[in-house]
Amino acid sequence: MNNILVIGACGQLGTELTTRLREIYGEEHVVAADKKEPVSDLKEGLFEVLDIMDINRVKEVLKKYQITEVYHLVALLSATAEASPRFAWELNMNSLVNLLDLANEGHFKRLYWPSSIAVFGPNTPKVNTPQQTFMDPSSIYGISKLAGERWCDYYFDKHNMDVRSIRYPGLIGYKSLPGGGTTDYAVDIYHKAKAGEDFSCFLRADTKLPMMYMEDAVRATVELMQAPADQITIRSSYNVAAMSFTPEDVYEEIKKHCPDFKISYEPDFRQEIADSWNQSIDDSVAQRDWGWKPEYDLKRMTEVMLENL
Ligand code: AKB
Repeated sequence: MNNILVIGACGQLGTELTTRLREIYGEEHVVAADKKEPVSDLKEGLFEVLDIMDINRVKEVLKKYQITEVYHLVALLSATAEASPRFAWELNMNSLVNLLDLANEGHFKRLYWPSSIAVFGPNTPKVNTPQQTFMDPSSIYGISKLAGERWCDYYFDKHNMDVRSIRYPGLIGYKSLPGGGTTDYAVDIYHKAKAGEDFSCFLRADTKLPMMYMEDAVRATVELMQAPADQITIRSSYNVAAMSFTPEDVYEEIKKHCPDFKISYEPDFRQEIADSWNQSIDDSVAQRDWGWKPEYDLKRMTEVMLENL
């Protein structure tokens, strides 16, 4: 039986992914870890306060629970990383390389690490971006994710390490809040609509970006990790797609449920980050290798978000 450690378990993806992994593998096989004690239900199961940069403590936790599989979800996201590029680089890179080394030394067997559409840059094809393409990320977050992808591929190549990864689009869910991303507006907008408040958007009305409902993102992660190793042909990170929309598209969809809802646009520094990213994704390699298929589009996601918030 696998024993799983989720580091960064209290974050937007971690909260929902940990819950799902506990449902699948059992509470006693999934340890949640984060820098602070959780405020959510996560503390009902195994939990460790853990600073990912404290490598001795990471080793201690790996040993204590005989961990075989690690989900490393810690990162400074695109907007926050721009405020402290040096710190973002150190956190995002060193934490990954430390874990790759620990796996290589035999402390655990398999690593999941998330990448992002932020690996794409101004000269990447914007529409139906292929799996293999030109990548010139211009945000420090994107630079760290692209470098991370190369490290993952390198460890697979040189050490046959079982490392798996997905390039997530913007993630949207009602159970947990994002923090510090450029796509965060697409979560905030639902909170404001539900609270009956107006929404001020930090991106232009026509900024089209790839997005995904959280349940699809969690399922994609689990399906990739459960796929037989010989079916995994990409060890850098997989493109996965679900939907693409602009702030105006999501506003119009919400208005069908909340006719009085109002939006205004005040683009800030995040506009430049968003403009450097792609608009839609070709995920045919993920479809072929491990059967990826999204279940939520904008309409269905909007219904679920507004019903549950
Ligand atoms: C961000 O906006 O920084 C993230 C991402 C696309 O990786 N949500």
